[in-house]
Amino acid sequence: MEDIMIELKKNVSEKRYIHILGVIDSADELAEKFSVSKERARLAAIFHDYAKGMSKKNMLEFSKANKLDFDDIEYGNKELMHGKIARHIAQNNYNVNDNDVLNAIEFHTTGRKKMSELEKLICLADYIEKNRDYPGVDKIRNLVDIDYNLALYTAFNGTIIHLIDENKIVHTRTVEARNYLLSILN
Ligand code: DGI
Ligand code: FE
Ligand code: FE
Ligand code: FE
Repeated sequence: MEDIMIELKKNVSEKRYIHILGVIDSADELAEKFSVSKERARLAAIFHDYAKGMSKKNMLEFSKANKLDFDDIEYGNKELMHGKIARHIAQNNYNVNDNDVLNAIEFHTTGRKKMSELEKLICLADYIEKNRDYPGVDKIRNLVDIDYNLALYTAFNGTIIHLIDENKIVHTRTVEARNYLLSILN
């Protein structure tokens, strides 16, 4: 585990590394609530932004060399490519073979319909870790103890509203994740 953290630190900026440490802590804290083991939660958190420091050019070259498939919305969008690249690195360079952990890494940005408890946990940890500071973050933090699905639903709504406001493309998976969470709310 120490080796992973050293390699990770070399691959991302100082700010990103601090964010990842925050996500690891949040994942650890959320594990019990989501009935997921702390080990698996922490493992997914460690790798989720591993590829975040890559340039777009490197991402495209890496994807070609490793035959990674991206849909039209993802292709060329760094934000929508870094999860799948991180999944590939975790699996191939670090022998992570837990499919749920790998899915949590791949889908941490958009979520998806019928996402697993671990997938939800990583998305939420990413939104609320202690170094995050954006309008609405405290509202999401406060909702976690009331209903973690409502907290994540609220977080996705915020992202979608933000993307629309910025005239950015909303991935279909992001919309599906939001609709799925709405469908399972009490
Ligand atoms: O990598 P992080 O900054 O920790 O967080 P993230 O991977 O959850 O999100 C990265 C960025 O991706 C964030 O600025 C929001 C953006 N994003 C999330 N969903 C979508 C999206 N961007 C587009 N264009 N479409 C989406 O559906
Ligand atoms: Fe990310
Ligand atoms: Fe996220
Ligand atoms: Fe992140």
